[in-house]
Amino acid sequence: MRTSRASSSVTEKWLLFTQLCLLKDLVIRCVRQFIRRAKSMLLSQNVVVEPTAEINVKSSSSSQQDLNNSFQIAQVRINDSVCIEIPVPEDTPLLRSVKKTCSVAAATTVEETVTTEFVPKISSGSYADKGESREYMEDEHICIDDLSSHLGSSFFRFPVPVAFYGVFDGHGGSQASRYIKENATRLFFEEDAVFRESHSTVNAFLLREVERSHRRAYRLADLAMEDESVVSGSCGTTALTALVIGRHLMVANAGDCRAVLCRRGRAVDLSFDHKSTLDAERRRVEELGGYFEGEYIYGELAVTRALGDWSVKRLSSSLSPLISDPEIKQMVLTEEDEFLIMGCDGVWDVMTSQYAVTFARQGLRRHGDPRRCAMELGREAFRLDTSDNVTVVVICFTSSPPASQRRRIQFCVSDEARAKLQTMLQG
Ligand SMILES: *[C@@H]1O[C@H](CO)[C@@H](O)[C@H](O)[C@H]1NC(C)=O
Ligand SMILES: *[C@@H]1O[C@H](CO)[C@@H](O)[C@H](O)[C@H]1NC(C)=O
Ligand SMILES: CC(=O)N[C@H]1CO[C@H](CO)[C@@H](O)[C@@H]1O
Repeated sequence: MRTSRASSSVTEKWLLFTQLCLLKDLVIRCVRQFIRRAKSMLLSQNVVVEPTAEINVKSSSSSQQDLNNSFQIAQVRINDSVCIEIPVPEDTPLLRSVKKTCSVAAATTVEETVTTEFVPKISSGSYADKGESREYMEDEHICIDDLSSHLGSSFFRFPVPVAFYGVFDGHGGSQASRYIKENATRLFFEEDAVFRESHSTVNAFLLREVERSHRRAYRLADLAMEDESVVSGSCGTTALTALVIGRHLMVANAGDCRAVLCRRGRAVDLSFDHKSTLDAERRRVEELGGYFEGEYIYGELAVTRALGDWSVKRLSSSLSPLISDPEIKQMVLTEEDEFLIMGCDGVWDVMTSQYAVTFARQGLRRHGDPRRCAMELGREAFRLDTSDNVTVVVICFTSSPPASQRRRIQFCVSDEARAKLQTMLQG
């Protein structure tokens, strides 16, 4: 008797419990659906600029000049068919006669991006670990927060602060990655006239020259490695570099390291992994007569761009499909751009760009220390069981920790949207 009553009360409790669980699920689902609907409604009230949108700033055309001498036109291109033109005051620095490309965050007003006077305050940290099971470290990296004091201000005379970072993931030994790390300042800065001359402003011409000089540095490093006495033919390295000139960021990449920008919490890839899985690279290789065995070019290498690896480059009698030319991306940093993560493939094998950005942002909000942040990211990669060596560089562009993300949505609500929301809540 007692037992049966006890068991029936247990059954009742169990039933009640499951009902409560179902109810909870239902409530959660309703709330989620509401949030989704509210979000899509709010977004439809605003111009949403795709992450790939470009801002082109052109000098005033003649008809505009007639209208008003002191205006030029900024053009926001979303894609071929959608294009908005807005006048920008002429005294906006850096925009004159420059064609600049930068990404715009979703739901950002255009003015905010165009007229900003943001100058980043740079700090950085790095972490490198070969992992437990591996014997040698083949990655190398370089972090120079202030190039002028590093190279000597009498030599290096840029009108704005310049910082330089690199991640070099070696394979077939560490000779190639060591070569480029040890010789980086010579290759990238000391030998090219553009960095020795004094400049009064950072303009489009100078930025183009810097880009040219970077391409040259990649080529020179690659050619130097052709000499077997410097770097063995079976050895090579990928190279990812980032140069911050005032508020200009230039990322160059050859290989499968990756640079990811955190824009108010959103991950923006600034480089592409040059591997067989990247359609454009696969096509490029095959057009030059190269082939893949599985994921490996000529069955030898997992990357389609690298410095060194001359034993592979010599396999083709004409132009080698394995190249050292970097892909280069230039942009203007704004207040929205919080930090940059540069990592070797050991990181990206086990986490997505967005995962890394969200993870790093949480850490930076807690302690604001890029060194600690890089270490935490590296350890997270090992926790997620990466089987490769891990190198992470974190570069912060502001001295204050990232702000809360919630503000974004509130920021976007137009009066109309608010009214709609209210009706929806009441009805
Ligand atoms: C460009 O974007 C608009 C709005 O997002 C879209 O309606 C249009 O189809 C797009 N056009 C192309 C060519 O992608
Ligand atoms: C740096 O470059 C010089 C000249 O090419 C070379 O002799 C030297 O070995 C390089 N350093 C390293 C660490 O490879
Ligand atoms: C010690 C170590 O982990 N070395 C590895 C680093 O990564 C390269 C490229 O994947 C491997 O070949 C090394 O064995």
